[in-house]
Amino acid sequence: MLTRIDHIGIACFDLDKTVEFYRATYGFEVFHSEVNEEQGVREAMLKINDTSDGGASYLQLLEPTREDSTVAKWLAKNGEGVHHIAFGTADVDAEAADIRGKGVRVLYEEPRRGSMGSRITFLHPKDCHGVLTELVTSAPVESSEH
Ligand code: MC0
Repeated sequence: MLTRIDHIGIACFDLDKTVEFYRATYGFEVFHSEVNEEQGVREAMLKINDTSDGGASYLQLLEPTREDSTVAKWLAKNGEGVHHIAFGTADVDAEAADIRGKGVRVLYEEPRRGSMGSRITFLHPKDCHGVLTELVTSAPVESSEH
């Protein structure tokens, strides 16, 4: 079962400037930041609200770390904006298998490491009416902003 919006991923050219926009305009603070070399992104997670299933909902600001990354490619084509939506689930393996069985392309054979130790996979945007869709099982987390 998909139980919440885990995050909305927003691609940007300059992470620090974008973080400052969200802080100054809305008052959202960085809860966590990290570099994910596998995905080719530097990211900041801004917590929007907690949820009852142990997860939370975030805005995820993404800056590419290399030109051949998926986010760099997307930015070059579209400019800044909403890059993907991520649904939270207690069991990403079961959800991915179920959705794959419905004929939607699941991009990873096995879930990979996502933000804050989560396990993630993606669904192809062309099978989801143009929306790159991520499935997330979050790990129990403490704030690790530094
Ligand atoms: C590409 N397309 C998108 C899209 N990216 N449509 C909607 N939203 C997006 N974000 C469309 C393109 O416009 C194109 O359509 C078609 O999909 C093929 O795209 P492409 O540019 O030729 O690129 P591909 O095929 O090499 O790759 C697309 C694909 C890739 C979705 C497979 O971006 C991918 O593997 N994404 C999953 C990983 C990812 O995005 N990681 C970054 C976030 P046309 O009509 O022109 O053919 S990492 C993250 O978020 C982690 C850290 C986390 O949450 O914890």
